[in-house]
Amino acid sequence: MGGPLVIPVRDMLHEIIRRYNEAVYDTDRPRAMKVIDEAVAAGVTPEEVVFSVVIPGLEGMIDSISKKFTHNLAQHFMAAQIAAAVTDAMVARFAVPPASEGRVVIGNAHGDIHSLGKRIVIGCLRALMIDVVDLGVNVAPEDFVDAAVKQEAGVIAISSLMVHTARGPKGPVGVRQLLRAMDLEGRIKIVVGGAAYRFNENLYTIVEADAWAPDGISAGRVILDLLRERKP
Ligand code: B12
Repeated sequence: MGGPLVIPVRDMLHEIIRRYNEAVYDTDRPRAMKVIDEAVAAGVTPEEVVFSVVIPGLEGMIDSISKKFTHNLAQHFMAAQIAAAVTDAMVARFAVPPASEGRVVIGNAHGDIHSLGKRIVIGCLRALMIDVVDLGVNVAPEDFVDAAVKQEAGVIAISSLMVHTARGPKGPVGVRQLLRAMDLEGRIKIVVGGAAYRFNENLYTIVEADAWAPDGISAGRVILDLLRERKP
């Protein structure tokens, strides 16, 4: 009676999402990769992996990690890194290579070396198919603007964990002055984030940024909006 049991891909997806999320939650990168490899071998497309498993998983994961484990930095960090690694592997196998959503240069403000949040943001942006150029920590305004021009980036993303590196003249304000002087404000937008802005949600307007976001996933959404609204 009957041949091998064939489970339709659609039904399988639900189980894959559950097992993948569980592995990410346990910060078990090899297990997450194994779940994805098995899914692809069973007929799930790389596109489905990214858009139906990884991105929704990342959004839910970061939300629940933030609520349950406010202080669990490792878990937060690993969720973003695993999502970025799986996305990179799957994008290389897309039937039609996806168009990049645009490019962002990101760095810590001048005087600031708090790099962990920035690295989470980078993982989230890569998972959302945004090209990211990491300029590192302690980045001067001139270096942000030079890199954005050379790399043809539409957004400069600046991370400040300290109030003085957010508000100081060598932070976003300095970047804004340069963009204004070079008549680049329509083409290059500024987004800011980091603890300094979570302490004061109006601070981004004071430092003349175009937008801010409190975490990696919302950073992705805000940056996609900025990339779409800027002048080419
Ligand atoms: C870890 C840490 C350090 C580490 C940094 C290690 C590293 N490589 O990153 C070390 C020990 C080096 C350090 C040093 C210092 N630190 Co410190 N540090 C912290 C601490 C405890 C956690 C920061 C962190 O990693 N958070 C976890 C990440 C995941 O969160 P996050 O960075 O906020 O990022 C998330 C969001 O903000 C957002 N995000 C982040 N960046 C961006 C960018 C964009 C564009 C967007 C859209 C979103 C976004 O997404 C991220 C992911 O969800 C904070 C306390 C705090 N509450 O933040 C103090 C803190 C930031 N440090 C502080 C201080 C004072 C210092 C020192 C001056 C201490 C000293 N006397 O030497 C030095 C300064 C060093 C320097 N020049 O930068 C103060 C700043 C106070 C202030 N009001 O300005 C804080 C707030 C501690 C406190 N309560 O006093 N620090």
